[in-house]
Amino acid sequence: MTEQDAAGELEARLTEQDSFEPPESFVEQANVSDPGIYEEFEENWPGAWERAADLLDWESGYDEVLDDSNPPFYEWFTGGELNASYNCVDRHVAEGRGDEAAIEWVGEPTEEDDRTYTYAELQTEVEEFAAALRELGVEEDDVVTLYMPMIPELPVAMLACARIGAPHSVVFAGFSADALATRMNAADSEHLVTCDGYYRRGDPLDHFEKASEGLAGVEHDVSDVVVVDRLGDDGFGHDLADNHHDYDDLVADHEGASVEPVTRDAEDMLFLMYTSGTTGEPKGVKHTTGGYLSYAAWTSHAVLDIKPEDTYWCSADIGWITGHSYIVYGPLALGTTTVMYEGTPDYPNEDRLWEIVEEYETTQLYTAPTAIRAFMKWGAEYPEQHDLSSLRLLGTVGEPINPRAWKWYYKHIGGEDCPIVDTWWQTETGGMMVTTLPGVGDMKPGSAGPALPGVDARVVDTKGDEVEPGRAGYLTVDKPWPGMLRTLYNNDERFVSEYWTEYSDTESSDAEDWVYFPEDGAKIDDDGYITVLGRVDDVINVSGHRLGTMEIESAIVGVEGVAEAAVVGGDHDLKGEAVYAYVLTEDGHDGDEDLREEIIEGVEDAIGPIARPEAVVFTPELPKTRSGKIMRRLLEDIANGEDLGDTSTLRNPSVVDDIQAKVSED
Ligand code: 6R9
Repeated sequence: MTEQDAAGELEARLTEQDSFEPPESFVEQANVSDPGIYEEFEENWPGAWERAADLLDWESGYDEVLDDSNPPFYEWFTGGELNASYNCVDRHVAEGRGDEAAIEWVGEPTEEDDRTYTYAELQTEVEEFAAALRELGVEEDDVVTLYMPMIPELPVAMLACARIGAPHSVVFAGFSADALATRMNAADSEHLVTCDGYYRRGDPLDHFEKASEGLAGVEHDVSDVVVVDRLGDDGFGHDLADNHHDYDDLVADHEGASVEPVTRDAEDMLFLMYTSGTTGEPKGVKHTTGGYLSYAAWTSHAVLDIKPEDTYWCSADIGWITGHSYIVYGPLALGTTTVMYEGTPDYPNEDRLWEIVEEYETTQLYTAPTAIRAFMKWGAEYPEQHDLSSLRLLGTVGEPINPRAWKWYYKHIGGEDCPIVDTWWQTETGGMMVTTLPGVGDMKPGSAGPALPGVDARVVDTKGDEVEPGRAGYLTVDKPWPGMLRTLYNNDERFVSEYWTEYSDTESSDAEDWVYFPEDGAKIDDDGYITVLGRVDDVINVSGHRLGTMEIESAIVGVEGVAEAAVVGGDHDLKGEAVYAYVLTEDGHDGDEDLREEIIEGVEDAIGPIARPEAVVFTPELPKTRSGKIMRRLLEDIANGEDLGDTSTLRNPSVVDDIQAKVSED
């Protein structure tokens, strides 16, 4: 057989294969390799969750693993006390590992020096900045907003907040000024840490201007703004106001400061993270110190197989939950080296990520299906230019991964030698929920896998009964877990109505009667492997980023000349889903190019470039049911060029032809 034939045969086998065993070499060294772990959690539930808590150092032990006396307001590790900054930093220094790298930071410009923070250096800077925050008047339980891109001062600021018991609220740097203002207002946050700018594809971006614009929209007094000088000579020369402080000056003023980590209750808030939901108002998801941190550490250990000597890389942005749990808290709690990269995967070339993997001898890579689809499109020649043999495990998160992309990742990045974990979870769950354990279970491309040990995920019908294998249904989680959100900030009522009404008996005080509903559709196979199909609410998933259609619609309706708008997700080869906006103008005529531009700008201003509509379709009417509800399903089908089926329930069936004609014109 020629070499080419052999390669062809290999390719064919890979295409057909629908189940993959974890490589033996991986299993032999895996943190978790005993299949008995599922049974252990089942038989000793919730007690087995002590395994997670045991990964942390507690100042005082907890009295109870789970207090479920007031569902759905569950409490975990009650009575326990700890500090997250101590657990992620100090204890590793105390163990004599101060000289080992905690963060390897890679800036976007290739000519710039990378920055390494050892655990000892990280501790010094965290203490100095914590001292500065205190001097600025930040008190325990004050919410500090961090509007920062992927620069090392972001994790430093998070850990400094955690050290003094001030919850942080990180706002993704790509979000707009309006989005910053909305989040600061909602959290009543009086403190902001931001920066002058950062690099994107070779150009310095002015971030400070956006932050300032956002501050103008904050309804209460903001007592202080800390500005990191990221750009140096490339900066925009902004003048700082009286209540603005330069980060480096502050840290220098507190050189050598020592700040004792404050004792936090397990249930005390560690941070807030705003995420999109069904209504226009973002939801302030509250995570706690004990439960969240245990869960982030446990899943990093069991699923990402992180060991202290690893150089682990998650290429997400810290502005999303994935970066919180799996760039900062999980990896640092385990004392490993976590890589942070400022730029995009295709700058200056499409091999940038592989260059970084090779240079740092990265042992794990955790990324999103959207990125993998882009790598596929660019071609295997880019990873082939580099030695990726240091990789031991690959992961994906954020959206469903199609089997073709999974296999490409497996072959071209993992060299058929690394298990892939396809991890389903959400901002609200704090950490991974459904995925294979890489040292235990077989992998099935396209299916995330079984629920993690101790996680009671099911696929049910509208009545809450489990569906037959292979049938589509709704994903539910029937038991609480340590990393779960505790409530929506200042809004217990919305917490219950958003997540706990569909399948719960809300009158009951018995935890058994309460079921968490994540708003995802799913199916399950005979082996209990779950395939997540996507959101069933008005949330669309663009490149793994969660966007609320209502938020986008309200931005569009805010543009002068627009009467009504409906936004749906249409299929997109690279992004998974893309934003389709159907717009009615006030005078009923089609809008011109200027209006189209204003609509696009309106969305970018209100949310950010990630929400930019792929298509704006002017239509004389929106398809509505007789009761006046917009038929979104129909608009989605139109966007996807699908057969529309029965449209007779519409009040205005003829509008469908008009819209279809418009879409195919575009
Ligand atoms: C971690 C994160 C959550 C939504 C979630 C679901 C989708 C995430 C997935 C996945 C299929 C996976 N999602 N992981 N869908 N397979 N492995 O992404 O949090 O930004 O809150 O988004 O993302 O629809 O409900 P978040």
